[in-house]
Amino acid sequence: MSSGLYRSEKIDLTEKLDLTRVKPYGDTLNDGKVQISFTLPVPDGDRAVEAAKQLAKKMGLLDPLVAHHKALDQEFTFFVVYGSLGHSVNYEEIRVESLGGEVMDMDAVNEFVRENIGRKLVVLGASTGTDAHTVGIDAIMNMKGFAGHYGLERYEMLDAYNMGSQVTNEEFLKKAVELKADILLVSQTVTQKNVHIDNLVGLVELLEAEGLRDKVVLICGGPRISHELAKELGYDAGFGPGKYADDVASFAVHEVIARKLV
Ligand code: B12
Repeated sequence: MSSGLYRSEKIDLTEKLDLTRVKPYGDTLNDGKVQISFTLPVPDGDRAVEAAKQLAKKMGLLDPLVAHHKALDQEFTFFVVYGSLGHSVNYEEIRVESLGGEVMDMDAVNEFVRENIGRKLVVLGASTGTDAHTVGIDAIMNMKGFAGHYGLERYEMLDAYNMGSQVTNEEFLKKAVELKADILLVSQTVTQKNVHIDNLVGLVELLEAEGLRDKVVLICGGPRISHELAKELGYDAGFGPGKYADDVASFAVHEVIARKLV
């Protein structure tokens, strides 16, 4: 019998995980199955579907299937495409700059500061430049917290100030000096035309010009910020999605001690 069902039952279950050739996992090991979505600036229709399929092939998808297409208006169409990825990566060779270290909860951070520093640390945060997004910095700082993690404003041994959004680097620096801030937190959400890079680098340059860069713990965060990028731009650490106040506080208080800032 050679029905489609019979063929799919003959999947090679003896296939072993080879970390030098890692591929996405769909139904079976190494099937490479992925789902992607994108919008094309063309009207919906057969030609649009073919265009989406050809693009998927150029992205390295084998046997792409346009599972969903919908006109967004008369000129734009949204697609969901399934397919198998032909490429793999060598996981054994991958090295990343990442933050290790123990993550302490709020009480442990307070205790750590009380014992090792003996005074409250001043934390200043903002979403800087033209960026109007506040939810990220609020998630880290707000008293009520986010996703079950209390924000830094609730930490007894931290004096936390949140300036909100659209704060210029100059205003941020001025406030940092006025408050004698120990820890600076910068949020960047918009990354169009690399505005976040210019803005983040601009702050480092200002701090350096004022002779303050070495006197503070400088941290940035946002949906497209990685620790690696942050280090590259002259920050001490960077935090992206899935990171909370306790991750940031744990890093910052250890960094204050390690760099003998107090
Ligand atoms: C809500 C929202 C808005 C709201 C913001 C309201 C507010 N008060 O913040 C409004 C409607 C105002 C808005 C406006 C715009 N938005 Co908007 N917005 C969003 C949306 C839907 C959610 C963002 C959010 O709140 N996420 C939730 C938070 C909790 O997640 P987070 O920011 O990643 O934060 C976490 C981590 O990253 C980290 N973190 C974040 N900051 C920091 C800082 C530090 C120091 C640390 C340690 C950690 C940290 O911790 C957080 C918790 O884990 C996203 C799309 C999406 N679904 O993500 C688009 C999105 C971010 N917006 C986008 C855009 C383009 C805009 C506009 C430019 C649109 C326009 N053309 O006008 C304007 C911005 C104008 C401006 N001058 O900035 C784009 C950004 C694209 C890009 N990469 O550049 C997105 C991705 C939508 C999209 N797909 O196009 N937006």
